[in-house]
Amino acid sequence: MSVARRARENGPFAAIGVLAATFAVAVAHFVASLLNPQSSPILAVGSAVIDATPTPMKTWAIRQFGTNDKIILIGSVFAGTLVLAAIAGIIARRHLRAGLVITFILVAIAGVAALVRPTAEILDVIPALVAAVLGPLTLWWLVRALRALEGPVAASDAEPGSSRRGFLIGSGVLLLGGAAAAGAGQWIYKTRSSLSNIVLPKASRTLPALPAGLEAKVPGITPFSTPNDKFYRVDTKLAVPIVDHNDWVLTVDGMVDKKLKISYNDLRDMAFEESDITLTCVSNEVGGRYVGGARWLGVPLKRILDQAGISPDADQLMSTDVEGFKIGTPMSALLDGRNAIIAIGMNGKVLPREHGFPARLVVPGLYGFVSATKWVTRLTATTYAKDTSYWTDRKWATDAPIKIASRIDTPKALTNIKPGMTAIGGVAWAQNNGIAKVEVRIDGGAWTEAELGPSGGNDYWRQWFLPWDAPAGNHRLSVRAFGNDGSEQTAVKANPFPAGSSGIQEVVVTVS
Ligand SMILES: Nc1nc2c(c(=O)[nH]1)N[C@H]1C(S)=C(S)[C@@H](COP(=O)(O)O)O[C@H]1N2
Ligand SMILES: [Mo]
Repeated sequence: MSVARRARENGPFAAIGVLAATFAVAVAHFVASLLNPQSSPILAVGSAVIDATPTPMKTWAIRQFGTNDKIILIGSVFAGTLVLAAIAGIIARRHLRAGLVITFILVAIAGVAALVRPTAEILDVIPALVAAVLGPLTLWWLVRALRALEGPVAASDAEPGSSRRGFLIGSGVLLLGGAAAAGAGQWIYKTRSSLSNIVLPKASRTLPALPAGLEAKVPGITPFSTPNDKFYRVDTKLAVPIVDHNDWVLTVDGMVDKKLKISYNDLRDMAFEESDITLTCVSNEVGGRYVGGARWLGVPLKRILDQAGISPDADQLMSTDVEGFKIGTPMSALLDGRNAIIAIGMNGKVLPREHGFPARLVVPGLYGFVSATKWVTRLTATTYAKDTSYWTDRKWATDAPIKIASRIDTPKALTNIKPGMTAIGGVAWAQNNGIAKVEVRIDGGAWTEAELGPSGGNDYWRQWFLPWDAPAGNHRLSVRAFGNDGSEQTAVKANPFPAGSSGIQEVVVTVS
């Protein structure tokens, strides 16, 4: 049989395989949006893939795709599903039962993925069950309708158009129905996500407004305060968890004198403080974008820990999120007097869902993966000998202080700028200590001290700039930072794994 002929014969069956799977997944997605978005089949498979991905591959993916890694992952899972669904359709042309079984297995995998999540509830299997019934059923109907068109009956039919019309109308209905279900699912998810009816409590300790940053003066420099929707996001979730603050409880347990249960309203009744803290991800490369500064509204974590009475033998605080994801923080860092908080507000707004609503931890000076638990529901005093967490199970460091760092924002690497007066500028951070000095080097010459922007406190990053009369040619720009405690940014290169990157950024620009 010629390739063209085979394609002509198999093409429609591949298409109905895809149609059946898409329709089933779309309706399942809709059902999941009503129950638990994480149980949507594609997302459940994606999450299982994330958790099973070896660390080097994950690091590679974050480096390659940045925050887009999730979109690419979901896209790949979806594309893989479609290919298998097409194959199931082609097989169903001759072996209907085999095709149906493949479709069923495909959907069953998603069901299992939804159920093996640490906090899975029995209801989470419903979207997969819906897909498991709809997928094979839809395929069965489509295969029979299509076979009827191919067969001798249709050819000799007095009204050959009628079964064709029925098939086309049926397919159209499935296509539209699928699109409507997926759209409605997204809409419900969005609506359920809205936080517009929650009002933040007043802070008992407020901070003066941050001074105007250098961004008004130095074009291209990172703003002093990062807006919530521009704040980097790093976590393992494919769908942002929707936590109902009315049901939410923070449990404090483990090696404590007194176990605590704190509701959202209990928490809101506590005395809140504003804090300017810069958050950084361990995956940030030298010169990278996984860092941001915000004004958090929170309660000192120590106040809650003291209330529970932490055993002196506990050296780790294990925090668990709403889905069972665990982060371990050195207890010493939480009791040494630094401003570790449990935050419910970010830049004057209710903590966005992406950043951990209803509450998250923020610990100045520790990378997010060992400290900044979002959607936190449980704080357990324990020991490193007894308990391990998500990232340390993947061989990342257990204790990871943020390394002093600086970044050039402008001019941008590998761009072309005009000769004459301009500014080299960027940000630098040394959480806990604060930035004392930033130096810039041009073409390997002497290090020159840059001018610092206003201070936002020692836990906050600092902008800097150096006026530069840029001469024509190619130029190499470097930056390094010094902390108030005498620390100095090292030139020694380190990769993000396992405890954070180090080294000196070098930017090459062309002036012409
Ligand atoms: N529940 C939960 N909290 C989490 C993570 C996560 O995967 N799950 N990632 C951590 C990491 S690695 C970082 S860098 C910060 C990022 O916080 P952001 O997304 O608000 O910027 O959150 C931390 N908290
Ligand atoms: Mo991170």
